[in-house]
Amino acid sequence: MKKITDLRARQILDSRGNPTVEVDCVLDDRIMGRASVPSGASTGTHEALELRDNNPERFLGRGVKHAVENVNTVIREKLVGMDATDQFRVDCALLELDGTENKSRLGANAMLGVSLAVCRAAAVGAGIPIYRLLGGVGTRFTPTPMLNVINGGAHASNNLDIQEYMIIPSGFERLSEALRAASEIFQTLKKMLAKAGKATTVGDEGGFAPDFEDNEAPLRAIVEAIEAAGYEPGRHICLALDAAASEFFCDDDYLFKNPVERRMSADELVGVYEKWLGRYPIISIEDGLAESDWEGWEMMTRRLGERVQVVGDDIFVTNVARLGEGIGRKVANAVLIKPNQIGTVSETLDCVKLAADHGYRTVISHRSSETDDHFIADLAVAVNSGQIKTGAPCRGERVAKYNRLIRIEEQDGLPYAALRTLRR
Ligand code: 2PG
Ligand code: MG
Repeated sequence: MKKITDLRARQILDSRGNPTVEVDCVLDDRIMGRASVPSGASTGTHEALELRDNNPERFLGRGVKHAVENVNTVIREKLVGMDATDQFRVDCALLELDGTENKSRLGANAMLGVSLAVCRAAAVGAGIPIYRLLGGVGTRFTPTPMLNVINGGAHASNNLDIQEYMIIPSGFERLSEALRAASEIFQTLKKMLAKAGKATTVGDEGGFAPDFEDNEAPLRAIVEAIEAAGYEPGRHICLALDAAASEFFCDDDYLFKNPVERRMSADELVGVYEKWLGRYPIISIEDGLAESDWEGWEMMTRRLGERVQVVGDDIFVTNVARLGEGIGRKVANAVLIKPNQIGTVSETLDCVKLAADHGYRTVISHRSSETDDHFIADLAVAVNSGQIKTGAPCRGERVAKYNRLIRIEEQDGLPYAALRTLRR
């Protein structure tokens, strides 16, 4: 038993410069676990509620003072004295105290900050890393990263409708070698973009964010960079997309603005993906259609599901009820896992388990606003997800996660998941 003796929250800044919640969980032998909470830009409508103060005079309304107060008052009162090693009971206490469907009373940001901090304190108290605490002896490998090297959509101010163009260093034996290749490709891409007269400043997730001729051009640029860096597309490096299609869903149609406005049905948009699948080594497509377009998703899964990983993010929002519906309707074959979409560690683990029980793969994911907290790296290892998406190999809050994985590989000698979990 490791008793919680104190909880202290504060407002810190995230990678977009907005406030977010940080929580310290103190145990009776002066052990402490600290955690902070990320935040999305292309958020799903059905995510648990992120409590913002909406006071225009402070942080332009984005303050999280109320969420912080909730931790320092009601949550603290309820949790002090509880056993930090009993994550499930702690999370149940949070859920009971909140009592709402979408965590709107306490705020999912307050709840997740506490849930993560308690978990980290329990690990520190036990003298083991978080991935061992959560994964025990079942931990098998380090995950394959999906690195977002070109940013568009809500994560950049360029003209790309597609939000994320990612590389997957799949053909390697070790995670550190996979990250070396990713870094070399990223730096090569930078030189090539600069040579083509394009800006090499980066977007919210650390990928380059210049304008492109159309939404397909980044795929060509990435393949060229892979080859120029000395790797073989499709063998060493595969590609992935997150279209974040809810963001360009408009009156039951999908609206591309680049290069010219083009309205498409779900059928036509999936046709565009099929065309790209024929031309590039894409093995994963996330949020290819909008969160509300369930019929479209059924059709897309039928058409693409045998060829690629079809990942649901906004449509499932790490929520077992929504994932359950998706499983029943044969929608997608993988789920993106973001702890802050649901608000507690236990519910996150429940969603991973439901996915695994039904043969759906999982991708553990960051948010577009992050902190240097690297909890998700441990989570990906703990649950044997085999995949993690946490931005480009660039910007401190992104590399914090990759560097954590490098240390885990070194400490534990875990093998690299590579394509074991990816190829169908
Ligand atoms: C996504 C995420 C992370 P955001 O859509 O998958 O890449 O973006 O955090 O803005 O929702
Ligand atoms: Mg997404």
